[in-house]
Amino acid sequence: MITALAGGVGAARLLRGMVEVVAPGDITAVVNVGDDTDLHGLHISPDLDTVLYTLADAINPETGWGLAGETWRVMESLSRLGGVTWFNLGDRDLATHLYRTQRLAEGATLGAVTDELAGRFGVGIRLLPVTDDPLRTRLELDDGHEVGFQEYFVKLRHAVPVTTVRFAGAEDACPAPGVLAAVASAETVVVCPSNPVVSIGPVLAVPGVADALAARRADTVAVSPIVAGAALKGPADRLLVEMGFESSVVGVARWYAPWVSTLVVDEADAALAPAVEAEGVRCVVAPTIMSDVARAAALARVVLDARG
Ligand code: FO1
Repeated sequence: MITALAGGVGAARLLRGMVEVVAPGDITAVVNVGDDTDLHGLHISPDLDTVLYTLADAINPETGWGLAGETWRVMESLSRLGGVTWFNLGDRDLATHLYRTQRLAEGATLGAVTDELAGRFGVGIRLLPVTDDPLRTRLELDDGHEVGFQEYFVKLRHAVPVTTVRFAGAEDACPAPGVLAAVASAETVVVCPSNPVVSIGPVLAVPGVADALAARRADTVAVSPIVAGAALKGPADRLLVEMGFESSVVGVARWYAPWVSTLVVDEADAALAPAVEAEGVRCVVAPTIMSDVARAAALARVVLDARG
């Protein structure tokens, strides 16, 4: 059994590779919900949907989110009405949000709805939200006002300095059913190449999860989302620096050291392997750029062989 902590695009790609190497039924993904947002009266769970769509081979390959072959008639009509259109919701993607919102209104938990959606999309791995409770990543900008994750990431294009990140609701949140058991019983725990601050951070912030991970440190392997000092996509590099860590595989090792015993870094960072190991984290060097499923599968093999 493999348990993977997952955020959005990078995690989805690694998981898509992993199902080529491990039976999907042997994989549990514990997915970040701090990116979730309420818009147009809909509950939208971007990281859950990105993992779901990617594993269903239905992801929009250009953007890494939303559905392939999407149409945008609703957004075009909404724009003519002067509605909120900075967060692009395709016509088919909207069905997912309508379904999820309706089921939540009927009293289903986020985990139950995720299970139903995974079944409908034919996704064989077990997808778990880290919590069924409200959890929202909030970022305080250096002009003093605080925004939600999607406002930061999409509306502001994350082109603004951040002073603090907090996970609203974390202190009252409980791990979703199955999460702690999945961490405790896994042969290997994988921290996917997601943003350490705003994708893996919220997962660790749910009470009980960080301790459960620390107890499995010897069997936990992370893949660095930073390659040659930069994030492949998104603001992971800047956020690490803004949180006082260096934007490098050494900064990632330092961030993850309490929970992770092995860090897989790209060949571009081979020279930094000794500095990673100086953080008390074993370093494995391998190609980590997942430009297609075959490369993602190769990386998944490295991760699963990397356990100390
Ligand atoms: N990311 C964008 O940069 N622009 C968008 O308009 C956008 C819409 C969107 C709709 C549904 C969804 O599931 C994800 C969406 N994303 C969009 C990605 C989203 O911001 C994710 O949170 C990021 O990929 C980070 O995980």
